[in-house]
Amino acid sequence: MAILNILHFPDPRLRNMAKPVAQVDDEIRGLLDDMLETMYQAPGIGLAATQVNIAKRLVVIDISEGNDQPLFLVNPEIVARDGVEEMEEGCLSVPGFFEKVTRADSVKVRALGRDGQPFELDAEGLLAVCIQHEIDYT
Ligand code: K1U
Repeated sequence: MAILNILHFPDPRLRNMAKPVAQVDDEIRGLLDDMLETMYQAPGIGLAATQVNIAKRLVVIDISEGNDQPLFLVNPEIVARDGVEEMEEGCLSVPGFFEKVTRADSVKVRALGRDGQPFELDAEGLLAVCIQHEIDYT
């Protein structure tokens, strides 16, 4: 695995359009693993591929205290949302900056997993906020 370089604002590459992943193969799994390691080292609770200059629709998230519940989202789409929540958000691409952001309190996300299989996940609270934050980069 490798630690990737996280882009910082105002790097224009953060605005690159991420492309959908056609197939979850070993190369994509390797990228996901590198992103997870990079996120844990930062440290952070989420990371999108765009933030490490990979223009693919890939997201990793782990909101657990033990860094032992990784979530891999390939081509994630929010298919339902409910409620309103205001939460202070950080961003690894804007170190040291936190801002209150209003988002949906709960979401249903549809994605492919690290194994390439489609799944849906219902999330609320911090996980829902983090999913929405990362999908903004995809
Ligand atoms: O840049 C990113 O996408 C990561 C970002 C994700 C996020 C945080 C808070 C709300 C929404 C999305 C971060 O991880 S910032 C760092 C952070 O929140 C954190 C770091 C260490 C421990 C716990 C939290």
